[in-house]
Amino acid sequence: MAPTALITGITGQDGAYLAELLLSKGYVVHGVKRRSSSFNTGRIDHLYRDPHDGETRLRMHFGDLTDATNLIRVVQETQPDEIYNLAAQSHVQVSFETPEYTANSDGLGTLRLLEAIRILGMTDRVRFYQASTSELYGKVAETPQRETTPFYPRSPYGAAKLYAYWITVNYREAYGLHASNGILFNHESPIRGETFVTRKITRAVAAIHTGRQDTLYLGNLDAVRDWGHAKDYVEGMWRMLQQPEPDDYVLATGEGHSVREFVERAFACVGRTITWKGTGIDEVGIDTRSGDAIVRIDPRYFRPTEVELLIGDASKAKRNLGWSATTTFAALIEEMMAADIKAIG
Ligand code: NDP
Ligand code: GDR
Repeated sequence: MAPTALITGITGQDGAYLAELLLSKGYVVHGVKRRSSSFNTGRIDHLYRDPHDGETRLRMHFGDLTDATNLIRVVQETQPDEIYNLAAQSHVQVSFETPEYTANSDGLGTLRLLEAIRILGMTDRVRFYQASTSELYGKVAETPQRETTPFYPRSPYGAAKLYAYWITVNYREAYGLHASNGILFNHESPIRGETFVTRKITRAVAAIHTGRQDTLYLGNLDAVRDWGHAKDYVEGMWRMLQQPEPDDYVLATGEGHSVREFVERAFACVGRTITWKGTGIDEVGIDTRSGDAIVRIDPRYFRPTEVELLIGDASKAKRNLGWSATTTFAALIEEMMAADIKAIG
């Protein structure tokens, strides 16, 4: 019998890559999607086949992490061997504006799914993956951050994910559930959400390069992140659930780069060199060829509390899962730039 997986957040970046990976491994994949007033399945449409046209291994169910009865029904109907809880209000800045909703979907939503497993008496047969995050480290106690580094979240998102992390650990310890946290550092791709900084930059650079936009407005250029490729990271999620014992793992590249550096490299992909002038909110990025200020600071993008530096140590994942990131920073930006230039036509 083909193994069965249930993915919440299947319409997001990671959900799409994970669905593709699991289908390629012969899984039957069930995905939870939210009802929306316009189509929200663009990232997985290429994987989907209308059931009227024959047997399909990808099946979709309406649902929401804020709706416990719905989650119980979906878990009962799909009888999954593996559940990947990727659904979340995943934008850190947005979480400052919607803290209660973020806590509800990201924190309590995880509890609801775990409770669904318990209520249905499935703790012995289901394996559970929780999408935990490097945002848990927040104001970092050490660099690089590893599984033993203390947490100090700096946003409503981080705080909600902290609850989700610990409730996952608790269900593992209390009920023997095979439940693992992947503490994933930033991972990107050509299908990254358009308002995360990497994709915002690559789309804007493509638009500026083709004369459709004049200026890219950003917030904190000095923030350092450990950026990998989402395709690598979903492989790591799957490997966690194939282990005999559940555990918590950092997935990261081990390399840190600033937002400023990301901007420079993205422009370099289209043959432009940026020099920086001014300081603070008056800093501008000048295109050396034209002399135009094509990058400016908009303080609206500053966060009430910022996470300045995240760099991960994935040596435990390497040791136990045989996992390591395969895409370099340069290759990631080139791939994203190529896709956004192609998309703009
Ligand atoms: P996305 O924002 O691209 O996708 C989030 C998914 O969750 C979407 O499918 C979204 O649906 C769905 N969703 C949001 N709220 C709800 C809800 N209340 N009920 C059901 N579904 C909901 O995130 P990513 O794919 O980038 O990330 C996947 C997970 O991993 C998230 O939990 C994120 O917090 C976490 N994470 C991500 C990292 C990254 O760098 N990408 C790093 C570490 C952790 P819709 O399409 O309708 O909006
Ligand atoms: P992050 O990703 O907060 O790390 O969360 P994001 O790309 O939003 O920000 C990264 C850094 O860039 C700075 N920044 C800007 N960010 C955005 N979005 N827009 C801007 O204009 C801008 N200018 C500067 C930010 O201040 C920040 O320091 C992502 C999400 O995927 C989470 O769900 C996940 O848990 C973490 O990564 C790991």
